[in-house]
Amino acid sequence: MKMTFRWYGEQDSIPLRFIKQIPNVSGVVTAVYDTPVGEVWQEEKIARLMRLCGEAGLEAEVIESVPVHEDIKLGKPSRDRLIANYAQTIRNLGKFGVKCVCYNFMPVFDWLRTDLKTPASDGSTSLSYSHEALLKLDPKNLHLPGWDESYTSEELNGLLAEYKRITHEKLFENLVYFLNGIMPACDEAGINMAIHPDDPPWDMFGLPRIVTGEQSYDKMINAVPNKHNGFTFCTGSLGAGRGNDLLAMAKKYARRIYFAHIRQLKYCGEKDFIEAGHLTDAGDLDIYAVVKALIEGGFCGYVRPDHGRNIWGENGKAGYGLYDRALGACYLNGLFEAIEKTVRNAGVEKKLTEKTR
Ligand code: DNO
Repeated sequence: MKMTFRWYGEQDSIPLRFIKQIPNVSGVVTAVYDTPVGEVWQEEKIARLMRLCGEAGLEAEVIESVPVHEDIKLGKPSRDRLIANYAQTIRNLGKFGVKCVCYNFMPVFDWLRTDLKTPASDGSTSLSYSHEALLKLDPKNLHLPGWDESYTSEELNGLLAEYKRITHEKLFENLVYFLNGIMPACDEAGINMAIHPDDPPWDMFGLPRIVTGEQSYDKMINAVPNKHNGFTFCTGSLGAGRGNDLLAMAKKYARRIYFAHIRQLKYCGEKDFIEAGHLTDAGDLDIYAVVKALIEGGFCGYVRPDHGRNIWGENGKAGYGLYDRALGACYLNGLFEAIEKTVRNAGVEKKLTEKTR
């Protein structure tokens, strides 16, 4: 695995040299943030990003995200032009050594939380989700600092109305159409697409969500078997769905998981949760067992610690402060090292026993 850390480009308050100081972090996960969704990422912009990372001694092999234009999700006639643009962005990224592109197919909204500063008894704060609070929210008045994009209220109204005719099946067809359109560019550029699960993994404001669990993974692979069609395995997003068996998914799809977002959460209701520190003991997901399942399944992709709490007085970008994510990286480094060595030694021992028989 390669340990990475998300960096929000030059406007991120965390300098690359701080990221470089986190043990074992070989690269950042970043993006070109000032190109409107749907337009081609120009080579000069990618080159600048790569130069900044390179100068800091960090790789930039993973992009999170190249956002997908809503017209593609809606299957509008303009989608062919937009898909061609997306494919060109992939080719351009390939020229600069990018190996993996994370994206999502959530209509209109990206990840959703209802509180960004839920206090814990130790004085830290974290993100949380309450379904009851969500139901009271007006989708036309939502802003989350972590989102890659936001809309004007007229655009939002228009989009919400257009999605009324989009069923889950139609949205899935549009995803397959999109993937088939970009796979040739991925083959050419050697780039793996890694879809991020819907967060949380259920419909929002009457909008369909289709990347919610194992069945979605099965459907996607059956529809587009190309090796470049794969997953971002986000433990927090998938784990919010109580019915998801993370260990089974990790094991089954380990070789198709090109990128893993690993974080912890604590359930506080059927659909409600609070994000927690990364340790297994800090929440309800067995992070140790997830890492073990990934390794045993043959995972060799990129990893990043996911949302952190605000600790030590930091007032970081929601979920993306420095300190707790750095602690998360260190914890995950320890898990990976220990489990990889155990699995490797077990393999060697097995071979030796076979030989001496
Ligand atoms: C939230 C992130 C998501 C993710 C996108 C990928 O913290 O995991 O915003 O970057 O959904 O496209």
